[in-house]
Amino acid sequence: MIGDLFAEMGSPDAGKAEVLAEGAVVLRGFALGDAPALLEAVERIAAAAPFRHLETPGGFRMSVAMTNCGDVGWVSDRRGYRYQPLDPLTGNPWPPMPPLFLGLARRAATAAGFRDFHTDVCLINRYAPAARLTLHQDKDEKGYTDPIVSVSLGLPATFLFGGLSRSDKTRRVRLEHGDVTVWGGPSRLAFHGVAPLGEGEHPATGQCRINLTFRRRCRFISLCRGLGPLHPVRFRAVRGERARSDKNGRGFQGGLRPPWWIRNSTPAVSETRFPPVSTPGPARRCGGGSA
Ligand code: MD3
Ligand code: FE
Repeated sequence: MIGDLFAEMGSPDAGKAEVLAEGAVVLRGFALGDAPALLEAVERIAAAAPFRHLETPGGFRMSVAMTNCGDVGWVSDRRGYRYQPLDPLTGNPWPPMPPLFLGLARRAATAAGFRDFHTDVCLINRYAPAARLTLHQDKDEKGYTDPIVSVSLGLPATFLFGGLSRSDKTRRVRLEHGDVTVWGGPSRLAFHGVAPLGEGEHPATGQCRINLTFRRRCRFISLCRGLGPLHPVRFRAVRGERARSDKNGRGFQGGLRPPWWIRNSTPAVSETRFPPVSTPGPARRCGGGSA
């Protein structure tokens, strides 16, 4: 019966956990049951903080459209990449993280062997056909002891998973609607990207793919929550941490190995099946913000 449901949704391996590398786990179909509510929440978020194509520091327009929710949001412009508490498009704080997001991210991290995951920012990526993400590392967070949890919704994508140097060989991994990936331990700083999205139509999203990445940006929860986005203490805390990471405010540069305390935090994951959850929902379209 459960097999039938998954077969219908197009992810033959749903319910399986696949270990790609130390600390890198794909939970097939883990978010299938939550997908309709997740997409509804994305629409609500995009109504307040529209999807937009950010400019890279080099002056290129990103093909992926982005928005955020949580205490801060990831942005890019001519001045660089960073997290900031206000949406530069609206001047408002980013919409709050829905409780559903927090719960899903934590359950997924736990299923992958990372206990007590706390996330304070969710970057939401929207891919139309041909949109892609070139090989990169996620290094704008503060410290890399926390994993990143990612949820794929809508059209399938080919994810590229490399090593700790840009030139390392990449593996291609198909990510489908409802798949959740967890990237921690030694895989936290791996180079990765997304191949140009293929054409298609998905019942849940229409002609696009939505990806949620849950990250931890602030190290000290008390300084990052509940003080309001403009509280001076909060700014000082954020700046202070930046100053401590390195000159560029980015942490580990250029494919260095992660420190020992990350290398030692290997999650215990087997090929176990996790209990899948229910019900496909109503069809939705890509929307909100610029095409
Ligand atoms: C592997 N997003 O937003 S999610 C990103 O599908 C990003 O939109 C992709 O890369 C997407 O930065 C990939 C999977 C992912 C996220 C973070 C990682 C894989 C990762 C960090 C380290 C290693
Ligand atoms: Fe990334």
